[in-house]
Amino acid sequence: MQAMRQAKTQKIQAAGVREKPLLAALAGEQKSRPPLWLMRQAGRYLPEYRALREKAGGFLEMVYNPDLAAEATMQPVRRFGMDGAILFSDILVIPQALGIGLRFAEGEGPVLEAVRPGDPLPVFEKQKLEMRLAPVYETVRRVREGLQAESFSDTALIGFAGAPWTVACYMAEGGSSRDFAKARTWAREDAAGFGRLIDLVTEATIEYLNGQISAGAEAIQLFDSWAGLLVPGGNSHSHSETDTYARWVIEPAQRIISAIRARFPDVPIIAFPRGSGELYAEYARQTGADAIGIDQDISPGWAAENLQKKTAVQGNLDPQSLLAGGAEMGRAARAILDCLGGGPFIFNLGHGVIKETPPEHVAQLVDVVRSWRP
Ligand code: 1CP
Repeated sequence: MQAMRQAKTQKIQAAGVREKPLLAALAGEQKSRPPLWLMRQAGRYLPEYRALREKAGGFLEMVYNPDLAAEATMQPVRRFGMDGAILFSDILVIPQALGIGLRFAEGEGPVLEAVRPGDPLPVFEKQKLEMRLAPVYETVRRVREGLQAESFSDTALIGFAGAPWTVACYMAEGGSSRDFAKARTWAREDAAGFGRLIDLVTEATIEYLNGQISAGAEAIQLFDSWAGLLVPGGNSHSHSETDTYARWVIEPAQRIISAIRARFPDVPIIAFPRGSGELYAEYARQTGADAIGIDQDISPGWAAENLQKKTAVQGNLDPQSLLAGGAEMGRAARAILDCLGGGPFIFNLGHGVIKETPPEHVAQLVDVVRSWRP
């Protein structure tokens, strides 16, 4: 508790010299306009990304090539002047660094060697992990240099990892799924065994984030894309269901956040437990993340009332609205800004950019956010 308070104080002191709008918002200060970046701002909706990926041959070839990965990170920054540059990598490099086979099949997403209940888990070997992730750290260094060299001195470099629950979902399933039934069944029927998988991923994730920060990441985002699968439906929450969310979503995030804070008290952490509904408030309270990323199902008014008084908020335009563009998108973006723009607030989507989105719509959105005034 004391360490946490001390960390907050240091952050506030450091905030006075924070020039980058994204870092200022994360420290609880709001400049005249909210900073902006978009989840999946690098990717297939950009023609320059498609060209780069063709050159690389495959997605993972790009991730492990620091020149190409740094280039992909810079593309949306150059085109739109984003306030955040998100490292070009993937949440699934962690299972791969632990020795689990991974490939991206054209048109069907990730394919992993599935881990089943009772299987021996990979052993955590720090040196092996560091060796396998070294190219990603090199990308971080190059992006920091690139931002400086190309005079994007206001843009902050965001590192990231998947949260253990979401990464374990892919590991148990062996790929993507609509409902990740295998992970949910495993967690329910063998909580001790599933807990060992979560612990392993948690430990590797802490190493990975420490490595990114040491290489120059200025903020971190933790993606728990499938947190919503553990949110009890309806209004008859049994105790055990609420406990499941606490155990697999909140606790690993607490451990990661406190480990990062202990080593890097000035590096802010954005947590995105997508689909958490009203449990967002509990998540924010218990993890103490510097900012909470909200998905499009959360009303900005609810977030202003229940989250923003204690923490910065990031979100939450519907990616479908960005896909559609036009006057309706402008209205939707301004409605979010009117509610949350007083700060501390970071404009973003409620989830990633959809690959059919015309880049012109992103340019339009950037104009809407930049020209908004409280
Ligand atoms: O070019 C291609 O074919 C690859 C498409 C792609 C891209 C551009 C994948 C495959 N990953 C990425 C990059 C990526 N992934 C970034 C950095 C770029 C940026 O944000 O601008 C980040 C932060 C991620 C994170 C990620 N990967 C998440 C969490 C965020 C989210 O979208 O919920 C998840 C779940 C993944 C897994 C993943 N990576 C790629 C695919 C197709 C998937 C599966 C998604 C699914 O299950 O629906």
